[in-house]
Amino acid sequence: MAAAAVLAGAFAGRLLRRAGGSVPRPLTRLAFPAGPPAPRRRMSGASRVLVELDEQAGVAVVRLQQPPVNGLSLALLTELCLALQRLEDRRACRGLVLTSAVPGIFSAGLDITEMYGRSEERLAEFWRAVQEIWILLYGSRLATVAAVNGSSPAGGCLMALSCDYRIMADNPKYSIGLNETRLGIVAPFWFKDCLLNTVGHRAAERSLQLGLLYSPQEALKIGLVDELVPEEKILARAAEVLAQWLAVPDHARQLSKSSLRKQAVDHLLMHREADIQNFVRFVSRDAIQNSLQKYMEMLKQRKA
Ligand code: CO8
Repeated sequence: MAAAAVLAGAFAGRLLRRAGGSVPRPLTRLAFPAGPPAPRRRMSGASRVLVELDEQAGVAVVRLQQPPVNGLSLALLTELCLALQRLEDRRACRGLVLTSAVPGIFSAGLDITEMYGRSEERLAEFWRAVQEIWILLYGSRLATVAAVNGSSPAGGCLMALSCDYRIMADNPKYSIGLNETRLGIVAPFWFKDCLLNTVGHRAAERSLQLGLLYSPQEALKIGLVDELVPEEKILARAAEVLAQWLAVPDHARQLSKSSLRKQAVDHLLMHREADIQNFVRFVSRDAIQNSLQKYMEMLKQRKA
């Protein structure tokens, strides 16, 4: 127990050093106080990731904006990494809401075109960026809420799972889940760990093997999301939820988070290079290239 506490402390310490400071003092007031709206500063006007920081509340809203479906391309991942790292390093920021600026889509997951017809070097660079996003989000010192305002398959679901809390728009047209097996590919161990830590072993078994995509109601039932709200209320609700999380002293919340998540993050950190090699080897196989190409064709034909 003591060793675990030391480890958890070291992990949080690493996060905090990365954030460039010591343990932040707990705030005694809630974020999102009543009264006139706090000044908001647009930190990044980059085309793919919009970041708006409310310095008074200590909360940032990060919006993905890569139409048509927020496919996680290397370019989007790189911008998102930069944005998350900046927020992590910014002492005034204590929490974030991750959401989408593309109507009806949270994120379609990894941009499949990044996975076929690419050189091994490019595949490796892409996968390292996917790992980096997960390490940053899952291990973040910030309180994080995913406002899932649209469909969220595969890598999109992973991003939501990496947050501390998930609110989904209650629209039966939307779906969420790790559907990798449907594409003939396999969710890596850290996707699996992240799902397992959220929904438990039995639900993860069915979910991963069958590549299930859940409606919002089904996702709520298995604990894949924490609550459903009407779509137009999702950001307001995310703000309320963050205020609850930020009412807890930061250092205590962060140490508790790291004690629960450190093992999974360390697991990837320890096997990071092997995981990249596995991905490159697996995805480069002819059979997998064919599956991905067929899947893309199927997506395009659905429209016709
Ligand atoms: N990557 C690239 N392009 C995509 C993707 C994607 N993930 N998803 C959709 N698109 C394209 C479509 O082909 C279409 O292109 P075009 O306009 O040229 O025909 C365009 O985006 C719009 O798509 P839709 O018409 O399908 O848009 P809808 O609003 O009707 O539906 C959905 C949106 C629900 C997101 C739907 O597009 C969909 O289901 N997409 C596929 C999602 C998916 O299966 N993603 C899995 C990606 S793999 C992943 O994230 C984890 C991989 C782990 C790797 C492990 C290896 C070892």
